[in-house]
Amino acid sequence: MPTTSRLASSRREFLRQTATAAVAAPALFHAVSAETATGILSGPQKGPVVISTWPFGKPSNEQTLKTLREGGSGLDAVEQGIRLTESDLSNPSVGLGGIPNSEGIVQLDACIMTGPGHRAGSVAAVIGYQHPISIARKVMETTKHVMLVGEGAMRFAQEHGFEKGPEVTDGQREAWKKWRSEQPKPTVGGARPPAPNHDTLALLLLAPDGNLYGGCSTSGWGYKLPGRVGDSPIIGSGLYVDNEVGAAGATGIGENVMRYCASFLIVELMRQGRHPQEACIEVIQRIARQDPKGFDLSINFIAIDRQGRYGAAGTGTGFQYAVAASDFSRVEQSVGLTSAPIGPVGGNRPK
Ligand code: SD4
Repeated sequence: MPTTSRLASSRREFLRQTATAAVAAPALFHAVSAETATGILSGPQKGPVVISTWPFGKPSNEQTLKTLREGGSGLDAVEQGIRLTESDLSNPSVGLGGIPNSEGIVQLDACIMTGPGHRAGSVAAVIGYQHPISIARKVMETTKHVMLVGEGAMRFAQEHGFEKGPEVTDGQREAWKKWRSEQPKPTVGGARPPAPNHDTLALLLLAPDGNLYGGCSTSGWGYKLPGRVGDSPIIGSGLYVDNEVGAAGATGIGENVMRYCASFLIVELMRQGRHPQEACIEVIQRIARQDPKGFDLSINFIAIDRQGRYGAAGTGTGFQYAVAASDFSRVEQSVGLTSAPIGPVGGNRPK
């Protein structure tokens, strides 16, 4: 089937499913109506195109493009873009400025993936290192493994001389002390009710040569249990890149993403002909259909395909993402599948 008619037929199918979902779930926000969904589908763009989660992704996107302009590879560009946000200690959800775990220590998760060669590297529960994205890249490039966690990841980072930093910033330590003083006594295993906001930088790049790259970095769920790992460093959950098709990334409550291998699923739907935005919407609908929590999941996705078409969707309103190409750099508002507000600065509220 020619590409255009395949697209038209996949769109018809998407609209049919959307209409069915709207009948079955009248609470669905208008943003998934056929009219709105088709009205905002992006067209093809020549690379480079970079898309990332949240408004704080915008400077990272710009750094990614700058790195390319200066002759860096696609992988360098993704790494440098993400390092910029990791370096910002005022960011409470990426890098060492992040909200700590329930014991007051920041534990970082990150991964990186290349379309060419289908390679990936990942680290989780890393304490005291400024750039988990670079450690993840090193795992990919110098070991036979994909993922290192905790003690082993930190030993690896030390051996390779990665930059160290504080276990928690002064500001986050004070906020944690206050949070802890308000919590009931910990139960066995130190469990306390997890608290506030958390967001992640997932960044996807279609390079000028047509190859795809992606990375993801986060301090994870604020006041999480020590050792908790979210979706972000898990290949196929918080990030997936397939050079034949496209790439996808996630932000939100990782527990609601990793049980569904959501980024992998988005890429597979794009493989079947969905526009990236249709794929993001359809995956959220599918998860909500199966999940006991329905749409009450606080999950958001971004995606890009090989043609440079991109899109995003979230369970609630207010998810913003950043997009940049050679002639623009902006923040866009994603489709929200319910009218539930997501809060300022992303602000997912763990339940
Ligand atoms: C996690 N998905 O650790 C990450 C955090 C996040 O918006 O993205 N929050 O679950």
